[in-house]
Order: sequence, then structure tokens, then C-alpha cells
Amino acid sequence: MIESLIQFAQSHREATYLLLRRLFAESRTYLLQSDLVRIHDSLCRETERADLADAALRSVVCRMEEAILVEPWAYFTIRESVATWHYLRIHFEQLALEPIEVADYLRFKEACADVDLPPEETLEIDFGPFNREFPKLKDARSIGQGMTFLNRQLASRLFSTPAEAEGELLRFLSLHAIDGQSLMLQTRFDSGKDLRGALRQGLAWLEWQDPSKPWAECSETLRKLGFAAGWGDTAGRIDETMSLLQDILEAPAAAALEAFLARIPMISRLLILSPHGYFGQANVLGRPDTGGQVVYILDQARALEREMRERLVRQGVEVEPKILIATRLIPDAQGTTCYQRLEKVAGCRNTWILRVPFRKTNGEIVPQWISRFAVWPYLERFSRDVEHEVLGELGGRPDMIIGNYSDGNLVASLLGRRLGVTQCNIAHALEKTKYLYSALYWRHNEERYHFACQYTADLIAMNSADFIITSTHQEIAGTANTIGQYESYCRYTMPGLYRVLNGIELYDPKFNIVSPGADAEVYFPYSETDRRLRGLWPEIEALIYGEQPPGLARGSLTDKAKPLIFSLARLDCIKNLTGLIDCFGASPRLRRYANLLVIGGSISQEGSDDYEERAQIQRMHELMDHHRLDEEVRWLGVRLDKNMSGELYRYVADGRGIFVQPALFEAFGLTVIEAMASGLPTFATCHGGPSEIIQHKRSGFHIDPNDGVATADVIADFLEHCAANPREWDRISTGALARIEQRYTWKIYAERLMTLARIFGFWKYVSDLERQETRRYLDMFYHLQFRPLARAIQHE
Ligand code: UDP
Ligand code: LCN
Repeated sequence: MIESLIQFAQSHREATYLLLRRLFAESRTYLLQSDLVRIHDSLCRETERADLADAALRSVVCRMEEAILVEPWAYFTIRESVATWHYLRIHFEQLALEPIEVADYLRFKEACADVDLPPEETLEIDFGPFNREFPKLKDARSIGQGMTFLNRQLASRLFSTPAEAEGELLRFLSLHAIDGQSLMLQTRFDSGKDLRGALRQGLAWLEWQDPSKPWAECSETLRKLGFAAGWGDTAGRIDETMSLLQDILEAPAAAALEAFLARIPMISRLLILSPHGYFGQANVLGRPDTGGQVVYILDQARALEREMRERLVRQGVEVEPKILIATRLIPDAQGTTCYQRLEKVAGCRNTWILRVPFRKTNGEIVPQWISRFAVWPYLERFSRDVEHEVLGELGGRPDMIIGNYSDGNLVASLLGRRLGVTQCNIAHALEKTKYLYSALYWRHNEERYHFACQYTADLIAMNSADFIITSTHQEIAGTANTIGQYESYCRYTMPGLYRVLNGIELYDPKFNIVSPGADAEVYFPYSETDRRLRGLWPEIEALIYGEQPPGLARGSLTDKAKPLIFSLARLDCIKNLTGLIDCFGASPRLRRYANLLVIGGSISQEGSDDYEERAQIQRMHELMDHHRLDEEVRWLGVRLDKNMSGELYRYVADGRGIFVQPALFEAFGLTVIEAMASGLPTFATCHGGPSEIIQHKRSGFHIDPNDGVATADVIADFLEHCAANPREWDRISTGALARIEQRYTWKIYAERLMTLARIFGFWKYVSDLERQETRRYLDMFYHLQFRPLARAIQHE
């Protein structure tokens, strides 16, 4: 692609000149892909030149991510495919296109930004050399399927020296104990040969036993041979597990190792970290910064507790698993339970929210909620306090730490390092792709957003995690046309702070896709009439059509016969509820076919202490006034509990309505799967996770929130089609339900995560996955960059 572009510039000097001249005529230093495509298109139309309209050139233009223009130079970034980037520059007079290094590109970018530090004095961050020796995936389509690959690679390395492999396995098996009770091995085996001998005897004995005989009745014999609990709950399962190990010792194979490791009872204590926000079980959703992450973690914890318990039982281990979700304690809890130190998670036997306050340097507790963008100065101290409390609550170290979002992942890195525990990261949403130019213009936003801290924390956490789980493939690697969230950390610059040449390796097997689900107890199909919560209908009807409860609603729907277009989200700028109101208000067709129901935030600015939310509230009112929407839109500033929202999706489906998720960017989008799981036809943003969740026109529709007219048309066409042929609504509804069932369930999630935890835990222990050199580099980065940045943030 690059060679052909260089050749094009050489052989079509006039066309190259015309294109460049047009780019410079924009008088903008930075142009984005959409600008470049638009400019190229209009030039083609005006000039009608065949060389400019050439299909190959057009396809390169569509892959240009960015141009930097400072006469006489134009610099370009081209993203040929996932994680394959090229950097080029061209001189306006000489017209010779030449490839350049990423560092040169970034330096030029910095020189164009208004900073006082010369580019040559800027720190360069490069994690590339640390990954050189490490196995990497080869095919972009496999990105996010790292576990099996890693296991295969490392297993073949390990098994190439059988004696060493035996020794490692033996060492690993001897490790396991819970609450002082030995697991797997009762006695020390001096060699692999001894272990093999014992396995042979054990298997010979098991052959004659009834496969349903419980462990308790096998234990006397097997203990004498040196085995402890952990092989299985019955003779049949013990036999299977021992056979797997015997196979590995006799004829090693990665698949057998994976199956064997998946059975080892090595996870019974989990620590989940989610510091910011209001983390609670009631009355928190919809508040600023408090949405899907809370829902995800509570559902995740329930699913994991169940899975851990089932696995322990199946392995014959009588231990009650325990999960702690560590978050911040907020004394000024605003009607929530966030002031309580310990809160049991409903639907669990032994999962607890453990709240630990943020403290200032003088030890004083921070009493109020603070935005996720301002938590950085508190996290180091928080990590130490959490460590202390967790060790007490669990009676020892957790078996794995799961971080959530940038702050939780940073704390997980600090704790994982101190405790020597496997660290798993979940980003939920990386801010970098949400806020345009947030790295380049970091200084402009520093006072409000502190992205310098956040992106530094992200780099540290990503590189220190043992494995990272993502909800979609595109979260890591994007699509043919869009950059992945993690991909945006590969290379970028924060002028005057540092420049990143290799921030994260996308082909690293640490990336694994494990998609969340929607709680099947709450979000079930509208057609399951026996399960419906009919008792809630009067309340739901009052919410939608009743008198306006003072301070909680705006708008009264006059035509109740119309179907509802429903949307539910936090009232963040990125969620674009205002865009939906505008799109609806400006479309007579939509207004003819449907009413709009929006649930988000609060309807009065006084009810909010968040800057973005207040601005959105004001905009919502302006748009309602401007389009005169009070009889066609109902906007509710209420917090619904899960059962209410579950029944509401179904209620909207009863009336053959639809759900719309109009975000400018959505990392994943739990509301999308909740709506689909209810059988509600869903129209969701094409920017981010929803475009992977929904198959366009089969299980829902993609909409482009930047194009209100086209969005209104897609929705109106559907409503019109359904009015003429109700089967169309059924077709999409059935497609949505099938999609959720196939891909997005917590059962699939928990099984996969538990297997990942074991495989990565094993290899961390046995091999050099610890990557000492990276750790040292990260330590330095943390101390020399993160800490001063965090300290510079004013304590609130
Ligand atoms: N939610 C809610 N009330 C609100 C807003 C959101 O109950 O006013 C719930 C919604 O049902 C979903 C979650 O919060 O479970 C939002 O998750 P999503 O992934 O859609 O977005 P996020 O808020 O995490 O960006
Ligand atoms: C945060 C987001 O912004 C959403 O897109 C996700 O669905 C949610 O977290 C859960 O991961």
C-alpha cells in the first residue's frame, strides 16, 4: 500500500500537488480521517480527474488516520490494517513522499503543538524491547484469543526438557493449600518418577471403584499414596483428572495441560477493585460515573462465586469461596449505602463490598463523592489501606486480583506487585478514544480531566497485568475503519510530558475476549408472560404517562397509542441523549410514528454536582423548548431499580416500541444487551462495542450518532415497515434474543474467566511471565512520572 502511494506521488505530480494544495487551503494543522475523505471527495467532484478518483488512491485516503500540515510539510499516518501503521511525509514543493519513523512523526506533531519543551528533550517511552522474546500472536483475527496460543507456545517450550517440566509440575502441585488444608498432594514427592508411580497405583485402584463413589470414601487409600483433596468429588472424576496428569507426564500435550489446569482448585479467594464512584446495590445507577461498571461487577461476582463454588465442589474441596469487592467509602453517601464498611452482595453467599475511605496525605478522610478524573492522588494510600483490610478479611492473600477501569487497574498493579498475585485487568472504557485529541491537548484539559495521570496509569496497568479481558474484539484492535481502544495506546504523544513509541503490544496473548452478559433473572424476553412483573405495570404507566412528578419529569405524552422510542443512560456528554432529542425533534416522520421516552440524570441542574451532567441538563431543556417537544417526549430524571428497568424494557416491547442507544462512543453498552435480552429491537451507535454486539438488520440496527438525519431515517423506516408488516418487528426481536443467548451470558463468562485465571496463574508461576525487566521499567515510570503528576492534583 505504501509503495503504491509513493509511486502514485511520483507518477502523478499534478494530482498530488492539487490534493496537497487543497489540504493546506483548509488552514488547519490537524486533519482527521473524515476531513481527509471529505476533501478528497470534493476535489474529485470539482476536478473530475481520473487520477485523483483512482480507486487505489481513494482506499489509501480512507485509511489515513490523520494529517499534520505546516507548510511546506505535510505528515500523514496511515493505518493499513489492525495495528499496522505507516508514517509518511511530503514536501509541498518537492512532492516526494517518504516513509518516516513513528518517533519523527510524533516529534513533528509536538512541534506543532504549543509547548515550551523542545521535542528532543521529551522522554520517550518504549515497551517494545521487553516484548521481543515473548510469544506473540500472528494473525490480527486471533487478537483476543491469547490463552490457548500462549498455553501451546509455553507448553512446547516447557516440554522440550521433560525432566524440567516434571519438576515444575511437581513444584506447582505442591503449592496448593486452602486454609492450611493441603490440596492435590498430601506428601512431598521427591521426583517426577515417584509421582508417576503413585499415579499409576492410584489409577489402578480407581479402576475397580464405582465411579460415583465420593471422595470421602476414596480419600483413605489415595492419601496413603500421597494425594490430597482436589482431584475430584467422585472416583470417576478423580480418575479423569489423574489420567490427564498421567497423559501430560507420559506424552505432554498443550490441550491436556489446559484441561488439567482448568481443574486445579487454585481459586477460592478473589479481590475485585473498583475504587471510584458510588459502588452500591441500590440507588446508585445513573449517577455521574456510576453505571455499567457497577452492574457488570455485581453480576460478575455472582457468576464467579457460583462458578468457583461449582468447581471446588466438583474437585471435592469443601471450601466456601469468598469474593471481596473493594471500593471507596463515602461518608457523605447521599442516600446510598456507600458509608458502610461491609455490605453483603445480594444473591451471593460470601461476596462482600468492602469500603475503604480515600485519605488525604494528613490522614483526613475525604467525605464527599469525587469525579473519577480526580481520584489519582488518593490511590497509593488507598492501595495500602485496602491491602491491610483485605489480608484481614480473607485471612491471607487473594488468589487473583481483578482491576476495573483505570483507577482500579492501577491499584490492582500496585497490590498485585506487592502480594505477588495474578492480576487481571478490565478497562470497561478507556477514555483516550472518547475524548478527541485528549493526549495532544492534555494541558488544556488538565484542570478538569487530569488525563496525564490517567493515561500514565493506563500504560502502567496494561503492561503490568498478567492478563487483560475485554468485552469485544474491537476494544483491543478496532475494526477495518476504526482504531481500537487499546490500539490508541500503541503510539501517541503528550507534548511536553512524554512520547510513546510502543505503549502496548496488541498481539500479546495476555489479551482475551470475555464478553459480559445481562442478568437473565432480570432481563428476560417480554414474551415470557409467566415471569412478568405485572404488579409493576401501574407504576410504570404512571412514570410514562402519569402526572409529572415535580422535579422528576418533563413532558406529558398526549398520544398514548404510539409506540415508544426508549433510551436509558447516564447524562454524560458522550451518551448523547441530547443528540437523540435533537434527532427526534428535527424529524417529522419520527414524531408522527412514535413518542420518545428518555431516562437519564436529573432534570434540574441543582440536582447534580457534576460539570458534564449539568451542561447536558441545560442542553436537554433547550432542545425540548426549541423543538416544542413537551407533548411527544417524556424525560425522566429518576433512578430505577433493576426489576423496574427490566420490566420497563418489556413494557416498551409490549407496545412494539424500540430501544435507541445514541452514544457518540460506547465502549461496550450493557443497556444494548439488556434491551436485546428483553426482545426489544435495538438501534445502537456504530461507534464502539454495539457495532460488534448487533448484526446490522439481523439482530438490531447500527446508527451513526453524528448523522441525525440518517439516524432518524433508519428508525422511521423501521417503524413504517412494522406498521405495514408487524412481522418485521418480530424478526428483529427474535434475532436480538438469539444473539444474546449465543454470545452474551454470565455463565459463559464465568467459565472462561476461571479457566483463564488458572492458565495464566500457572504460567506466571512456572515461566518467566513475571517479566522482571518490564516490572523494573514500570516501577521507574510509576515513581518518576505517575507520582509527581498525581501529587500535583489538588486534593479536593
Ligand atoms: N442504568 C440505570 N439507570 C440509569 C442509567 C443506567 O439503571 O439511569 C443502568 C443500565 O440499565 C445499565 C447500566 O446502568 O445496566 C449502564 O451501563 P452501560 O454499559 O450501558 O453504560 P455506562 O453507564 O457503563 O457507560
Ligand atoms: C463502561 C462503559 O462505558 C460501558 O460501555 C460498558 O458497557 C460498561 O462500562 C461495562 O463494562
